[in-house]
Amino acid sequence: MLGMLGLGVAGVAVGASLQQKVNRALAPVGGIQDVLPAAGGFRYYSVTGSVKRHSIATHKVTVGGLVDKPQAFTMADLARLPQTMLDKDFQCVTGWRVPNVRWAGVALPDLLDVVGVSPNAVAVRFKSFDGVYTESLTLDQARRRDVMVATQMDGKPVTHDHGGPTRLYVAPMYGYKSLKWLGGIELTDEVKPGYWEDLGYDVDAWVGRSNGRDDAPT
Ligand SMILES: Nc1nc2c(c(=O)[nH]1)N[C@H]1C(S)=C(S)[C@@H](COP(=O)(O)O)O[C@H]1N2
Ligand SMILES: [Mo]
Repeated sequence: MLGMLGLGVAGVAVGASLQQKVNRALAPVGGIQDVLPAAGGFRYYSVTGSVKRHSIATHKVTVGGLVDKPQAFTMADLARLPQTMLDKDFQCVTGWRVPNVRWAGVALPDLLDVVGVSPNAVAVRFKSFDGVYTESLTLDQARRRDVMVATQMDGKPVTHDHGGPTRLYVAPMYGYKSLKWLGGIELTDEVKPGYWEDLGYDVDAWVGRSNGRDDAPT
């Protein structure tokens, strides 16, 4: 697996056509479903088969663990919190990038303020309602204003294929941190590597300075 990941890194440097082969080569390894690029350049990824749809009317994001007031947030609850908008790129570690996506929702620090983080919490764990995918951030990373529970992309509700009703968007990191079908957030006392990180990707997934990348600062 690590050999395959090495090939993936080389593929980014070499170019798009090799990258396509690399994507195909990687696919069976992680069981990822790489559907053809949609308009706008996104590829729809899911490590599971079909994911059950959550309706906006009944969907909830639970926030618990090391917090003062655990709470299950409906979409209406989230809409009542301060809203954050970010115009930023989406960059997958395999090389594709969608420039200038408009993300809207609740900045994670604002959500954490509502539940009150316990002094002994050091990390935040995210669970997808696909039943398989997980992610983690350190508490410091989770308190960045460019990390959000996204409810909208480009002015519309996040579609099911993009992980709606709620997905995580971690602007400064590669796409695998941006967990789709967000159903649960847990404050914990340690960082637990997420789905792809168990398969070799870096837990600290900074764009340009992780996973073997060393981009010049921009
Ligand atoms: N639940 C879940 N979240 C996920 C993934 C996934 O397979 N399942 N793939 C990740 C990866 S590797 C990327 S690049 C993005 C892709 O987002 P998109 O499907 O909206 O294009 O979602 C991330 N979040
Ligand atoms: Mo990705």
